[in-house]
Amino acid sequence: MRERTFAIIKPDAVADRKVGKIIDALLSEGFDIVEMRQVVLDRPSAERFYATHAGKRFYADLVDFMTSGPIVALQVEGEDAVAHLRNFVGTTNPRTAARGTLRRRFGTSSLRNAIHASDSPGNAALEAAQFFAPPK
Ligand code: FUP
Repeated sequence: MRERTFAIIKPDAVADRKVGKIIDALLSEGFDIVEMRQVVLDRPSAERFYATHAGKRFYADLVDFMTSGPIVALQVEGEDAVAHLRNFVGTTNPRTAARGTLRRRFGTSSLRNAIHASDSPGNAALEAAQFFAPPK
């Protein structure tokens, strides 16, 4: 089933000038980029985006990191795009992520792991609404 998901290229990868390589990897994997926007998150936006993690030990570092520089928000489409992109992104810790995954290739720690991908179609729609107008 063709579906849409949402991703963020995080500040580490943008600062390391990896945006082009990550976009190329997504396109080579068969995903279509349907919207893309580079922004700097303010603290309230980052806190809202990761509200489910409020109170966790890494939350303050996560908000600091996500507001530390530009990010690139992406709307991505493809066959089973939510699950496919989660698999292609890899597990949270890049060091133990499977070979070939984006986090293994471009991430450096569980915090600085290069890319976010939504974990369900519902969350994809909610997260995308923070950055993009709703689909017509
Ligand atoms: P993921 O679904 O892999 O993006 O991971 P989570 O939703 O569990 O975590 C979201 C973000 O919180 C991670 F991408 C980075 C940060 N985090 C940490 O910094 N340390 C951890 O141990 C877990 C998550």
